[in-house]
Amino acid sequence: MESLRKLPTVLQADELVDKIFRRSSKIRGGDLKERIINKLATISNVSRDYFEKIISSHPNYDTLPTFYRELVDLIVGIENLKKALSSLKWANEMIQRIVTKSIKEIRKGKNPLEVYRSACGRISSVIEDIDNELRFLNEAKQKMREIPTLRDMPTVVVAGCPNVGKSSFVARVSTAKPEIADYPFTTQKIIIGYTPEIQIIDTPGLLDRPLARRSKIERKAILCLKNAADAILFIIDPTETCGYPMSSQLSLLEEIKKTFGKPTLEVYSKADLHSFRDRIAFSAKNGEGVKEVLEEITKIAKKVYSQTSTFIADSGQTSTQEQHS
Ligand SMILES: Nc1nc2c(ncn2[C@@H]2O[C@H](COP(=O)(O)OP(=O)(O)OP(=O)(O)O)[C@@H](O)[C@H]2O)c(=O)[nH]1
Ligand SMILES: [Mg+2]
Repeated sequence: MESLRKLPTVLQADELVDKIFRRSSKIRGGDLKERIINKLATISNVSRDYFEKIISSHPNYDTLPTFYRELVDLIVGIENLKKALSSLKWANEMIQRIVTKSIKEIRKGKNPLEVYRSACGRISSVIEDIDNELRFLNEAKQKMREIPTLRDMPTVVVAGCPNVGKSSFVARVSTAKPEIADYPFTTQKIIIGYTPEIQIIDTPGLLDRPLARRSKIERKAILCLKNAADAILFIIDPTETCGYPMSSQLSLLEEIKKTFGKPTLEVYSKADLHSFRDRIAFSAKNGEGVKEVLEEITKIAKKVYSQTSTFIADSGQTSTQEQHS
């Protein structure tokens, strides 16, 4: 959903007032009456163009594919977005009305300068009134830059407790270069990498707790498991150096299997540090087992994908070679 990442910058009220009056202030020539009418018409055009540009840059949030809709809702809140956009629409209408009325008054013979001064005052108050919404939309634009674009291809979501080595695996096998560090919640955003055959999603770590108590960061992982995964790669760190006991990791695993009912491959990370081999074990450090895990999860994801083919990808997406029809 590239359009969500490329929303335009939104000016704050004082900057927008400057923008709207700057162009009209350059208008010279003609008699006073015509000049003032031209200035008002310019104010009306500049503000209409601006508001329409911002409003039309946003998609219809109600009809977005679930993955994106839920992610936008989590990151910025769809109701707030809608409210902010409709106050821009309101401001635009108000400004158009003020300008139309003022031009009529001038044509009827009222003092052009007086009418103009009063119109400018009212227009800048209208814009001041939506300062919070303008600021909110600009923050939303910044925040939505983290929203990735999914491709329509077999998709694996990597999940597990924090610090177990999810990002280390994703970095080892795919194009993604997530940050890796020895503390929990290093990964706070959804990160997508590619292998020649699959799309692999690195997610924030999950704690063993009910959904209602999950943080925003954890909810991003849940959203991927629910809406994007053909298969789940669940990583368990049996050394517990991640900081979470086996009991919580296994309880989280059960919860995920039960909640999403998706094919889930359970593997051990950090194989260089232990000798448990009752599940496939891999080491992102020395490479042991990495190929085996990747092959196994690729096989599962491809099988599920060929049977279901969910439509999560952006229908308007541009050329992705992997797109399947
Ligand atoms: N010895 C060893 N350490 C590893 C291995 N894989 C990851 N680590 C270490 O484990 C720590 C966590 O690794 P990450 O890949 O950031 O773990 P994560 O699961 O993505 O963590 P969050 O993003 O915080 O949930 C880092 O210090 C890694 O260097 C491994 O195979 N062997
Ligand atoms: Mg990580």
